[in-house]
Amino acid sequence: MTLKLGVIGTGAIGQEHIRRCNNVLQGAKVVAVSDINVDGARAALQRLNIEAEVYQDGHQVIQSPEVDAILVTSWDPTHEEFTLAAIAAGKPVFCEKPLAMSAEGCRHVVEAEIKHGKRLVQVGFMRPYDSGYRALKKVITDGEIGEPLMLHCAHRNPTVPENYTTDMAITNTVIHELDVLRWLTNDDYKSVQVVFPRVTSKSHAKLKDPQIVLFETQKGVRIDVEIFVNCAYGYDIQCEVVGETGIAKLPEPSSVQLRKDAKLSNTILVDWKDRFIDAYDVELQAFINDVKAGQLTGPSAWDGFAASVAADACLKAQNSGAIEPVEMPPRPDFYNH
Ligand code: NAI
Ligand code: ISE
Repeated sequence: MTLKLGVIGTGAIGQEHIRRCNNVLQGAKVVAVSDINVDGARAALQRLNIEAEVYQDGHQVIQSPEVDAILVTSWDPTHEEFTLAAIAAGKPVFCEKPLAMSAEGCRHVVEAEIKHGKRLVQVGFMRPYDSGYRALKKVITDGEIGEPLMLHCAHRNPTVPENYTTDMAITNTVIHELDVLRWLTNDDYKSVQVVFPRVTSKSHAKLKDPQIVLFETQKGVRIDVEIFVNCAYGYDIQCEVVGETGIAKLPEPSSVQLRKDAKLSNTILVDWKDRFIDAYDVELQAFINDVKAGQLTGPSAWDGFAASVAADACLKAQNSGAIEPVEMPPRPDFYNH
């Protein structure tokens, strides 16, 4: 049986996911899409050479009897509404990060899912599907560097649009680290502080860039994450784990080493689409397979909630300048299976 997908939001990642579902992955097909820019949605389908119904409103996609499962790839503030509507319709939903704009919003999704009685939500945290992060986690769990003591991380984008503001460094960008570092270290955050270095001249009035986010975890691990979204030189994700007996570093994406013009060089990618292309394929194939098998196993609404609890504390820390606690309630039994 081919799983019939409806996609809400046909922008950058929406188009990428439509392309991969129809042309790369097995067992699913996009049959319906919507975007507030309906002409843009039609043009995207034409460019991709894909035929699908185009709706004015995301709720029509969710309600369509032709659609078995939903992908939410619209702007961040719309995720909660569409995910709740998919749960109400009893349809599995893959929601891009963040699950909602606050822990409170994520809690609504968690409560609706628990009330439904079965997992329906996978959050688009793709880094746990990345082969580099998986290899890094194996080194840690195999005990090769002893217990982790410190992590040094960076999330750098070459540039961001004008509407990207200081808070989005947390809700849109570091949210990836908030998820993947919990998974990597099997730990939870205890407190956070945000410090602001000198602002780059490439930023604008509403964006303090770069930022450094400093965490202490429940086990006492110290983590620093540099967020630098106008770094100019490339899209660069770094993660170094300092353990008791050694240091493990996230592998660089493979690239040919060049000796040319008296220089030794490797290309640095500039686009998140290319950096995590394989991870996106694996996460969405897992979603398709799990929906067909009747049991979701990927990043859950609870993981979305946990990341947003920490994100809320980061936002508070951005404004207070103080060390803010991260208060995470116990995981409901529903998410232990
Ligand atoms: P984008 O701006 O290129 O596309 C978003 C699209 O959603 C636009 O076409 C917009 O018109 C549409 N839209 C907005 N409100 C809508 C609504 N109510 N109903 C239907 N369509 C609506 O943005 P991009 O980069 O594609 O990001 C989309 C989402 O995916 C964001 O939430 C972002 O955080 C997430 N994302 C995740 C990535 C990952 O690595 N997992 C990478 C890039 C984006
Ligand atoms: C984008 O929204 C993403 O989610 C990418 O994965 C991320 O690395 C990038 O910084 C965001 O703008």
